Amino acid sequence: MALTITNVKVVRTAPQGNQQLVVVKIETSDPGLYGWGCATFTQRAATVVTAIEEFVKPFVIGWDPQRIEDIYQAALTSSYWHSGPVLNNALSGIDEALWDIKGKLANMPVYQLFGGKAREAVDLYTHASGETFEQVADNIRALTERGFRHVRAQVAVPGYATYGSRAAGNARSWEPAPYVRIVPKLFEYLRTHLPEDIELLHDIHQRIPPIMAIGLAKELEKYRLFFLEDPFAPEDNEYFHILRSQTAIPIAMGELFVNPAEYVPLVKDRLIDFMRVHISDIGGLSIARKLAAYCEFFGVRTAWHGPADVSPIGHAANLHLDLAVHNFGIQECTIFNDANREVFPGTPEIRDGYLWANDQPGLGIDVDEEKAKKYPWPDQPLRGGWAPLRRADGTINRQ
Ligand code: GCO
Ligand code: MG
Repeated sequence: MALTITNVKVVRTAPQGNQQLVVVKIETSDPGLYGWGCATFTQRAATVVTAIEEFVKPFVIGWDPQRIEDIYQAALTSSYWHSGPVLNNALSGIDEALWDIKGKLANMPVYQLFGGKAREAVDLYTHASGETFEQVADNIRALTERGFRHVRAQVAVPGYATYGSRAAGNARSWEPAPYVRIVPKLFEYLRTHLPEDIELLHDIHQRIPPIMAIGLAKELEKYRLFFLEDPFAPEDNEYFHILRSQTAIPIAMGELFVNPAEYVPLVKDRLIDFMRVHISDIGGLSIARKLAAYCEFFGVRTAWHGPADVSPIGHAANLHLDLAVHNFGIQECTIFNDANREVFPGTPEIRDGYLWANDQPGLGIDVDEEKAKKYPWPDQPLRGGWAPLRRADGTINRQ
């Protein structure tokens, strides 16, 4: 009998506390055969659930789950207007679940389907922050003692709400100038006080005027960062030409991208060094695999987005691609808590600063649906959306 998709189930859970995870299960006409995919977009989580339940689910039921590319293209083009983080996450839930199923059918881990291991494990970076330079340095030392070789460093800006490190007092106001003044001092301190072989990273988080980001990038060049992340918002992509002509600091960009029109030109023109899209936000593993291959021809390495608002299934998807592509660069990691591991058996393991895959077929990760219910989404007034961030004069700022 032909194999078909019989059901699509959406699981909402929040084992990490405030992160509203959305994961998708595809069930098939073979009773034991199912797959899981990540569809997590925390600030609009319930909207993704609607997109899946109302549109994607009725669309894919009855299809042959083996036809991953065909289903992807058909579901993508089933709305004349497509792309965007909501629809892409809905597609990703399906696409990653189909790769999981494909692996189970082949009795192989997904990295085998992608060509097999190109490395044994995946080198990670994690985050250190603090209210003072000393605190940041201490936190970096503690992480290196746990085996991490790459650490992203962010420091609080006194009196302001700074991404990555909140100052005491819970400020909600943000000004770019004090941030841009403090960051080079942080790296001067870190390079003076830490061993030189620690790889340091920093995330601007697209919150400052483009010309200030260029100035900051130039100032930071001498501190030998592994990369500087998101200097601009995607809308300001053209500024990369100006940045690139002025500094050789390695640039990572991409967690906000949702459409090939945003990332294809940056690679072709060799304007970035690390492609760090959020895989579920561009549509899942199928498109990410193509993107990785395209980047390889231009000397651009991968650095997929890996924060806590990617589910453990999304982290497993990152890992399988990381293991198989030649141009792997680095992987951002989340140190998952016990509740996450309880809900998601098979969550990839971190050892010695590397992420390790198990050798189970598919993505090697499952969901305990009963345990998932123990961690419902929190009751938040903005349902995961962010409250406004304002400049001192009241102007809204990106965050
Ligand atoms: C990172 C990111 C995240 C984002 C978050 C938004 O580099 O890991 O910038 O921390 O801020 O994913 O929801
Ligand atoms: Mg970032």
